[in-house]
Amino acid sequence: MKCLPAELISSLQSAKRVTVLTGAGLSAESGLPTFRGDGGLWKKYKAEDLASIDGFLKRPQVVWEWYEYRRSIYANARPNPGHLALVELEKFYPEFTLITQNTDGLHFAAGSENILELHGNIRRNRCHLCGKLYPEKVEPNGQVPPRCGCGGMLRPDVVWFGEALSPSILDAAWRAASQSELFFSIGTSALVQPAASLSLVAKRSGAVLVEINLEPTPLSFEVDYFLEGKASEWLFLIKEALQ
Ligand code: BJW
Ligand code: ZN
Repeated sequence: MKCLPAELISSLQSAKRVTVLTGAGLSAESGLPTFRGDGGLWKKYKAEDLASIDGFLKRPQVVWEWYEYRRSIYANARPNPGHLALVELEKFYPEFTLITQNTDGLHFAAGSENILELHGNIRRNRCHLCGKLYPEKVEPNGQVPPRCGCGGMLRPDVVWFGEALSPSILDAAWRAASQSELFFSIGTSALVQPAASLSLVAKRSGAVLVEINLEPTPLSFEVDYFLEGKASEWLFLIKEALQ
C-alpha cells in the first residue's frame, strides 16, 4: 500500500507556492499512448522523424496523417483522476502553476486554470508559410496536408524538435519554477529540453522536488522524493493529505 512520507505531508501542508510539470504519463491513464518506453507512440519511428520540421518537409503526408490519427484518439479522451486531483490542488494553493508538455488539452478539459502549454496544442493548426492560426478543426480540402489561402501547408500548432518554445510561456514557466517552494515532475521521462531543466531550476532555487513516475528517470537522482507508481494514485493521496 502506498503511503506519503510524513515530511512530505508537512511540506504539502505548509507550502504556498507550488508548481507542477506534467508529461505524457499523466494522460496515459486517459488511454493516450506515451512517446517513449513500452507502448510509446514512437515505436516504429524516431521521434525526430515525425515531430520535426525536417521530418514534416520530407514526409508531410505521413506527419499530417499521424497527427490526424492522434487527434482522433484525443477527441474521445477524458481527463482522468490524476488531472482532476490537480484541479483540487490548484484550489488549495494561493500560487499554483501547471506547466504541461502535453498537447492534448486534457488539463483544460479537467478545469485547471493557470496552465502553461509548453509544446502547444494539437487541436490547433497553423500555416507553415505565413503563420496564420487555424484554431478550429480543418476540413480536408483535397490536399494532404490541407493548404492555407496563401498556398502554404498546414501543420499542427505544436513545438517540434529544433523549434523554439514560445518565449513568454517559457519565461512564465521559468519564473514559476524558480519561485516555487514545492515542485512536482509527473509522468515525464525528463529527457526533452528545456522542459526537463525546469525541475532543476526549482531545486536550485530551494524548492522541495518531487517526482512521480512508473520508473526512475535521469531526474530521479536529483529529487527529494521519488514516488514510484501511477500518477493518479499518488495524486489521490496528495489531495487527501490536504483535506
Ligand atoms: C507514467 C505513467 C503513469 C507512463 N503514471 N508515470 C539540451 C541538450 C540536448 C538536447 C537539447 C538540449 N536543448 C534542446 C535540445 C534539443 C531537443 C531535446 O530536448 N532533445 C532531447 C530528446 C535530447 N529539444 C528541442 O528541440 C526543443 N526546442 C529547443 O530547445 O529549441 C531551441 C531553439 C531556440 C531558438 C531557436 C530555435 C530553437 C523542443 C522540444 C519539443 C518537443 N516536442 C514534442 C512533440 C510535441 C508535439 C506533439 O504532441 O506531437 O513534445 S516531442 C515529445 O516529447 C512531446 C512531449 O511533450 C515531450 C516529452 O515527452 P514526455 O511527456 O516526457 O513523454 P515520454 O513518453 O517521454 O515519457 C512518459 C513518462 O511517463 C515515462 O517516464 C513513463 O515511465 C511515465 N508514465 N505512465 C506515472 N500512469
Ligand atoms: Zn498561409
